[in-house]
Amino acid sequence: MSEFKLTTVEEFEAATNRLLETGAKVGADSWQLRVKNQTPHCKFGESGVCCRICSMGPCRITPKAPRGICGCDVHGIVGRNFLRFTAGGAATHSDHGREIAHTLYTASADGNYHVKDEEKLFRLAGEFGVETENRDVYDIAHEVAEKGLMEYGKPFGHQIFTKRAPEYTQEIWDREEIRPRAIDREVSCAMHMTHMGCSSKAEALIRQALRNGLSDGWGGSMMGTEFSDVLFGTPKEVETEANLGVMVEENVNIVVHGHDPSLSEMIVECAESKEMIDYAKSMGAQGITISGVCCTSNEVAMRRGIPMAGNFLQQENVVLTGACEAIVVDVQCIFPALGPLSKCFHTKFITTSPIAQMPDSEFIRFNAKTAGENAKLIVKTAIENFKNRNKDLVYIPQMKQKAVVGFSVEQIEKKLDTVTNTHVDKTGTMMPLVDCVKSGVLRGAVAMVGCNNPKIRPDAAHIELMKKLIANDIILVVSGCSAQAAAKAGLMDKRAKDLCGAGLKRVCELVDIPPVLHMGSCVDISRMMVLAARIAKDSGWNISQIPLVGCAPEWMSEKAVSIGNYVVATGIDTYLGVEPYAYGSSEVDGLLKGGIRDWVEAAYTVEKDIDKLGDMMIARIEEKRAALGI
Ligand code: MSK
Repeated sequence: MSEFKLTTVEEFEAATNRLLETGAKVGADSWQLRVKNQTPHCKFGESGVCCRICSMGPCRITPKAPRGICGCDVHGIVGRNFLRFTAGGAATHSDHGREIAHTLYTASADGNYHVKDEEKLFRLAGEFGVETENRDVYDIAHEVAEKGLMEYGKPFGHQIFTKRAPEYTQEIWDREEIRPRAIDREVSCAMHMTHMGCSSKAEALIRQALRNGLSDGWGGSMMGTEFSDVLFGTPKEVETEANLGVMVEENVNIVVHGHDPSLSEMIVECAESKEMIDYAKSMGAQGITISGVCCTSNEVAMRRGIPMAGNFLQQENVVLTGACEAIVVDVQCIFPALGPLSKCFHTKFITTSPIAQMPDSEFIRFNAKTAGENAKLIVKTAIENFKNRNKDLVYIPQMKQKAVVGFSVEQIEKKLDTVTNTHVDKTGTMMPLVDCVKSGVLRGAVAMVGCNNPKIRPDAAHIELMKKLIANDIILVVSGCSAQAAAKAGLMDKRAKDLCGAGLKRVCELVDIPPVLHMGSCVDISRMMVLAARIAKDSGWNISQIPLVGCAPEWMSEKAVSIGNYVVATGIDTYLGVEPYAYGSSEVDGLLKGGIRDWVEAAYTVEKDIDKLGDMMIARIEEKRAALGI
C-alpha cells in the first residue's frame, strides 16, 4: 500500500491557481475576481439593520436614525430579516423533500423509479399509519408518499416525524410552543409574521425561526432523506474517491451538481449502460466518467460510490479543467456564473429544473415520468460534445484521495453490531458508542456540516478543525460540502486513523471505520438528528447532555441558517465561523448566542478565529462530560 499523506489546502490552492491561469487565457471570470469587486461588503446588510420589507423605505438603522419609517426598532428589523433568511432555507430543503415525495408517488414496477429499500418503506408505513398487509408494495409506496405530502399542508396537529425525538425534547418543543405544525405552514407563518405591520418583537421572531427550522429538520429534510432511501437505497459503506483528479482526460466527463438525486441517479444508470459506453467510444473517448459537485455528488457517492470532483467553491474549477463535456445541474448552490464560464470552453451547462433556470444554459427539462429519456438525451449531448474539446486547454490536477462513505444511521448501527462488548446479546443499539464515550476512549462527537464561503480560506476551516478534533479523540459525523472537504483531504481514508488520539484510533480499528464519517448531503443532517435521538434514548441522557456539538465553520446559505436553527432547537450547541446577518441587534444577537439556551438548552457560538473555535468546542464537550460525571 502506498504511503498515506493528507492533501494540504496549499496543494488545493496551487491546483486552483493553475486552473485560473487557463481561465485567464480564455477571458473567464471567477469567484475570486468577483469577491474583489464586492468587498468591502455593506455593513448595513451584514449586520442585518437594513429593512426592505415595504416600499416606504428602504430604511437603515443608525445612531441618528434609530427607527424605520413605521417606527420599527433595530431589534425588530434584524429579527425579521433573520426569520426571513430561515424561511428561505426551510422552504428550499422542504421543497426538495416534496419533489422526492412526488417521485416516490410515480414509482412503479415497470416505470423509471422503483422501491429499493422495502424495509424502510414498511417502517415509514408504520409511522404514517399506512396499512401494509396483503398490499402491493407500490400501493403502499404511493400511500406513504401521499401521507408525506399531506405533512406539508395538513390543517391540524404537528409533524409526524417530531415523534422520533425523545419525549424530553418533545416536551421542550411543546412547552416553548415551537413544535412545528404543517411544513409549509411554518414558512407561510414566517412570511406573515415579517410582513409590514406584524411582529417586531425579537423574541417572537426568533421563536418562529426555531419552529421554522424544526419544520425543516424534522419535516421537509427528513422527508427528502427517507424517501430518497426508499427509492435509491439506504446508504451503506462504499469506497469512492475525491478531488478533481477523479476526472479522466481520455473519457467523456459529465459532472452532476445540485441536490436532488432523482436526476443524477438516472444519469449514472444511463452512463453505465453498454449502449452509451459504446457510443462514447465511437466518438473517440475511452469511456464515460461521472463525478459530482455539492450535494448531488454526496447522494450518488453514498449510494453508488460515484467520485466527488469537489465542493461548492470548486464548481468553476471543473469547467476550468477544459475536460468537462457537460455540467448538469438540478437545484440549489449552482453559480449562475457557470453559464458565461462554460461559454469560454466547449462545456455544455445543462439546467434541468424549472426551479433553477439560468441564462446561458441549455434547458433539458427533467420530469419523473420521462426521466429515462431525459437522462439519455443529456448523456448523449455530453458524448457528442467530446469532439469539441480544445486539447490545448485541458489540464486536470492529478490530485485525489480515497474515501469510505455511506454512513447512514442504519450503517452505523450495523458497524456497532460487530463490536463485542457488554451488550453483545443486543443488536441495533447505540450502546457500544455510548460506552466508548462513558469510558473516555472517545471524548465526544462533532457534527460538522455546511458550505464554503470566500470569507474563510476555502476548506481550511473544515480540515484544520477536523484534524484538531480527531487528535483529541473526538469523532466526526459530517455532511454536505464539509464532507467533501474531508474526503478531498484524505480524512475519510481509513488510514487517517493514524492522525487520531489513541482512543479514537482504537475505535476506528475495532469498528473498521475512518475517523470522519460521511453521513450524506445537506438534507441528510436529518440523519444526524435521528442519530442523536437514538443515542439519547439508548443512553438515558437528554440530547443536550450528550457530549456532542454542531459546527458549520464555512457556512453561506439560507439553508445553513435553517439547519443551525433546528440543530440548536434540538438541544445541540452549534459553532459557526461566519456571523449571521444579526449582530446589528443586541437583543437578537443575545438571544441566538445565549438567551435561547433557556428555551431549548442550547445556543450558537460564533468565532472567526478557527483555532479558537476548535478549542471552544473541545471545552464544551469536556464541560458536558463533567456535568454527566464521566
Ligand atoms: S451543497 S448548502 S454549499 S453544504 Fe448542499 Fe454545500 Fe452548503 Fe450548498
